[in-house]
Amino acid sequence: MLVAGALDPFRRNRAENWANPSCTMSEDLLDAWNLHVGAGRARITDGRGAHAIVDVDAHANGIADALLSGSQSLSGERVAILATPGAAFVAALLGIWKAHGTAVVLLPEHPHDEHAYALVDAGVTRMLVTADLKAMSATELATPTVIEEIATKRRAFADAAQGAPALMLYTSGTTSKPKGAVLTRENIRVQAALLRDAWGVTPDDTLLHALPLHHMHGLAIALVNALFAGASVHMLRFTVRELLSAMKDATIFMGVPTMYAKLFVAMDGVDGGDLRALGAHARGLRLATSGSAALPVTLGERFRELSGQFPLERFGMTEIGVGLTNPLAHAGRRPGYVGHPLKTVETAIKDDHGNDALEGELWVRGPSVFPRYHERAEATAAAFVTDANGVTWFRTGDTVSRDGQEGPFKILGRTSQDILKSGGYKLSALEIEEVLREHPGVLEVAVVGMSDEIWGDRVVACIVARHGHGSGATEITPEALRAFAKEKLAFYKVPKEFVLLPELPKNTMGKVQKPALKAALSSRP
Ligand code: MLC
Ligand code: AMP
Repeated sequence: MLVAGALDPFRRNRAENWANPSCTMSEDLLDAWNLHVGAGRARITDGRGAHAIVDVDAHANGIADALLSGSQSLSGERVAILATPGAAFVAALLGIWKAHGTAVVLLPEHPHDEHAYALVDAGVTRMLVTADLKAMSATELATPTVIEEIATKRRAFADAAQGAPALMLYTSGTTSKPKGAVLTRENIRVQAALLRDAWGVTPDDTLLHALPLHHMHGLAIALVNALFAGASVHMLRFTVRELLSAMKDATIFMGVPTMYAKLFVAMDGVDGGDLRALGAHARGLRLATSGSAALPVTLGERFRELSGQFPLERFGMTEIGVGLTNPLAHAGRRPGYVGHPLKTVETAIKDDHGNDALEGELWVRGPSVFPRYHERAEATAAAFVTDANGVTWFRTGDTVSRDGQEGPFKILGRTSQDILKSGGYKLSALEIEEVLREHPGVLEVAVVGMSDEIWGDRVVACIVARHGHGSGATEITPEALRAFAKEKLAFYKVPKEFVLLPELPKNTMGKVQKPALKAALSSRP
């Protein structure tokens, strides 16, 4: 029985548990947040100014209260957030978590079709929107509530079960349509504690946040990790100028390689004089990380010249959060490698037959690994494998090697040629092909990723026009195809180039030979 005064030691124990990422004692996702709200030091800075964390928390209470409307728990109900990055977004996310809901984050820049797909697939009926986005499309599918119109509250909420869902992130895979990866409260709690420890995040830090919030990197690896470590967060939309200016007051920056590449393209430009001056702010960062795609070593070295540190490269996935990381100490970071597994992440490298190998597919397991894709039993079953010892692993689909038994890991590429990475976004060539095939003028299509210094993979769509569409009045043009794709696909999935070809290279079985296609594209004059 709890007696008066017993609450304090209990709370203290939970704070101590929080210090141990692998601890499985009863802990709630929000323990770390509550701990730091009490101290009240952190600020969230956005386009509207600086917001004290206690105020954001009170707003989150009001949001949870409104969502619950008298009930005790949302029991995992999926609630969408359509918000401009900032304190209102954070309040919405925490409000959903306080009410035991599952957050489904929509990117405002997505076209209607992408929003509608996620809302229907996730079974969302309620949406929290920032006032500036109230008029946006797809609200016919879910009832919108304006976040800023919800009053703040002082009240406490009960804990939820550790295995309860907290987040659904849509990720493109080998199936043609994106899948909703379900992350539990425990997945997110453990992940934040692991990263706080590995990267030494404290309330003295300020994270410079310019990543999109509908993916693992921006949402959990960056934002939630910082908030749960009591750090302040400065949230902005990525432009090189804004980023370099805001580095002045930041201690941590987390980016994708394309952001680093764009930094130098802009600084090297004819108008880059003042940007080069702003570049001096990078010296003030105690930690700059790179992830979501391979960081070219030359790019990392360029950043070292600018800032004094080679970015800490780490490997992650929507389904697992960060799995492997280089060390925090500048001198220990190995260019071209992604480091070692985090404390609770177990890894194995397997050949095609599931035997241990020096080079092969990376398998991982541990408390930060997601349990399932939403309502996709087959895809979930295919993603996990049980080895000869009866141990279940998540198959990453990444080919890796290791520098010796104990050495750091190196990412060699994807096992599937149809998974591309553009600017840090994972794309399915099959998904893009399927959408382009809906165009009446398209007979055949093959989408490939061509290696590119800025984007990683530059998406190119090769099209064979349907008879009667290749010439004259009904001719399809790259511009028309691009306009068509833009209406249906997220901007980063829209091919950078559309190439009209008389035919596609195929094998005797009639299967398109993408390596031959890529070779033909790269040997163009
Ligand atoms: C923008 N464009 C892209 C693109 N981003 N095209 C392809 N791929 C992308 N990633 C398009 C725009 O629509 C525009 O098209 C043109 O390129 C120029 O846009 P821009 O203004 O120059 O782009 P910018 O705003 O600078 O965006 C670049 C970026 C952004 C790098 C900031 O792509 C981004 O935020 N990427 C982060 C992705 C991410 O968070 N991934 C994490 C996944 S989780 P047009 O037609 O208008 O000219 C994960 C786990 C882990 O991977 O380990 O982290
Ligand atoms: P996503 O599904 O968007 O979370 O993307 C996860 C994928 O991004 C991984 O499976 C890798 O292919 C890739 N990735 C993440 N970090 C790195 C890295 N540091 N180097 C190379 N690839 C990476």
